[in-house]
Amino acid sequence: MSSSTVSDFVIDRLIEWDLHRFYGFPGDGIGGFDGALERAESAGKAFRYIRPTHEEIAAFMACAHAKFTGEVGVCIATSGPGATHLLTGLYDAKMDNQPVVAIVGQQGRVSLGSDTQQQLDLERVFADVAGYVQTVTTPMQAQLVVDRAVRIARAQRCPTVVILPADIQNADMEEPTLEHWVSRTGVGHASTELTPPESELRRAAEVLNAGSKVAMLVGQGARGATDEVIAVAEKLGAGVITALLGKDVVPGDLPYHTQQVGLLGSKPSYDMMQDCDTLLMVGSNYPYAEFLPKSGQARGVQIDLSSRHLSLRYPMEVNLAGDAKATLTALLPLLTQQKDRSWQEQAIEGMKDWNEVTEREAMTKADPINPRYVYHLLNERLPHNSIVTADAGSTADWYGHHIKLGRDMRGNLSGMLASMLAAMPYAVAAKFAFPDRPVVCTIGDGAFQMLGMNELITVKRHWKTWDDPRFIVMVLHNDDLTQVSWEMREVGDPRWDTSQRVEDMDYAGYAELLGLRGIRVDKPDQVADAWDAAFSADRPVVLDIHTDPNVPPLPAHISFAEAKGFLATLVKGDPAESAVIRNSLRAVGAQLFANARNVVSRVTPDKE
Ligand SMILES: Cc1ncc(C[n+]2csc(CCOP(=O)(O)OP(=O)(O)O)c2C)c(N)n1
Ligand SMILES: [Mg+2]
Repeated sequence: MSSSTVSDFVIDRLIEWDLHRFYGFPGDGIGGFDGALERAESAGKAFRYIRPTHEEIAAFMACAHAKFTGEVGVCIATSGPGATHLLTGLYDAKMDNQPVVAIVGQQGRVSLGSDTQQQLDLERVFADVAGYVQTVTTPMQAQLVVDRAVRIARAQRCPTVVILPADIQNADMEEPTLEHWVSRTGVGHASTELTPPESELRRAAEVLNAGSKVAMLVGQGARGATDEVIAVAEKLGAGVITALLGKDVVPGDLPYHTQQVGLLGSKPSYDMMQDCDTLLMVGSNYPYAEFLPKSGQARGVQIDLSSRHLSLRYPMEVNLAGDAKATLTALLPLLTQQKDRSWQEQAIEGMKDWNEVTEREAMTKADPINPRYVYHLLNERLPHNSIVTADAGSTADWYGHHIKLGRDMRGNLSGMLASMLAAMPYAVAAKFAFPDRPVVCTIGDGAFQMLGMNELITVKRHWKTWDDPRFIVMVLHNDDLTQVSWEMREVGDPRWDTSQRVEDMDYAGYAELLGLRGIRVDKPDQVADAWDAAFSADRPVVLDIHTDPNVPPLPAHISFAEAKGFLATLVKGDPAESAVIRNSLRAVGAQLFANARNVVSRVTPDKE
């Protein structure tokens, strides 16, 4: 491929790396590169450029593209403010180990270090977030920088940044020569299907075979290894817990898949972690100590492609650095068949109870609508190949508690960064990646007001190009930053209306304004029909569902005493004059005690 300018070359090289989806936003600092993109698009080159409404969205979309497709995500921004807007999305990629390449403009080379307009020290700006960041200072260097950025992003599963000064963007491309210091680089990823040595696998098998209560904790690192995870669980008689990002790695209908653990997890997962004698962690970096076994309680084996994650959250006896699928495949013949199924049976029985509890919780009355009910009905209706996203607020709790993803479904959210707003760019990027699949974005009203609403404008622009027009945004309309309101109460502070209130607005009306469908739902008996209408609509739909902010996202294992103390704090903390609390206290109390009764009956059935 002969390229005339450095920008032409960079585009051709990205395509040569098999990268065909670019999320970007223009500006004169990246103007030369944008000019080359225009030429490339006119020439019919194999890529699609999508311009969302904000660079932060572009970076989130690149991260989501990587998550949903397994490819390297690409985002593009101008110098200065465009570059800094990318940061949150790039941190999302860093924290969730996703390969993303950012192409960022810079002022001309002569300006570097001058603090001229929109000139930032971008190498310093991106130094923490990026696994590799480099300014292209001569045309001949472009090949090396692009190749390293793509290779490192994929090999080390991190964001990398290519900085293109404005004058370099339009400079004539120069092929690397055979001169001193010149590197000539090539395209192509190495396989990461690494297997640990036999001796390590044998040590791991010894530990696992000796266990009679094996808990598996499976994360997104096990993607692609679903069959192997199940085969190992069958051999060991294990129960399987998934981390939130690994929710769709193990089918929701596997009876001993107890879903998540922790604040948004299930009681059977909690019990499994409390009682297990062996912990097998696969591709997970689950961070919360209090939900993992006590030190010394369980013998640990961990499998992770990245050695830096090994023995990070729990002191493991055997650490296996390797690909989940390859390692589990090599481990399987070394495992002995566990005949006693009682441990696994316990998880199965626990899930039967838990399913009843979550259903009961979903059916509890609230004012006007219980958010759990919304998710319960969604779960019953999810089409077989759908993709679901959730956000950092209470939607993550309800997604964890009420959604079970079938084998051909996908689900995701901003995991380790837990950033608000990500649900929307994730959903839109999922739709661009799979235009033939129904996508459901579940997002809080606070997050939707952040930049989510703006992204609906991108949906307006593009939805007619999607094979399946079904794109549903379910806005959990509670006029509150609920998740944080509850966090305030949990530490004994009153809910602070000044910071917590989300200004009411007509989200359904806004959707209609954009030529999409908007459905307002403010009575429980409208929820089922609204989901059905959205899943059979001929265009994207916003479901504006008015839900109760005072349904508490209580953890599954909370005791009766804790629930009572919690309510006492709530009464003491929130000023009596607070209309929100006064009006909802009864409902909250009922909810808390209904919840607590369930918990007590689950923990100590003989005391009921
Ligand atoms: C970018 C960002 N800012 C702030 C937070 C802290 N935070 C976590 S959840 C939340 C409230 C979310 O409110 P909303 O989107 O309305 O969802 P709800 O909890 O009400 O369902 C806040 C402020 C965050 N996680 N990310
Ligand atoms: Mg809210």
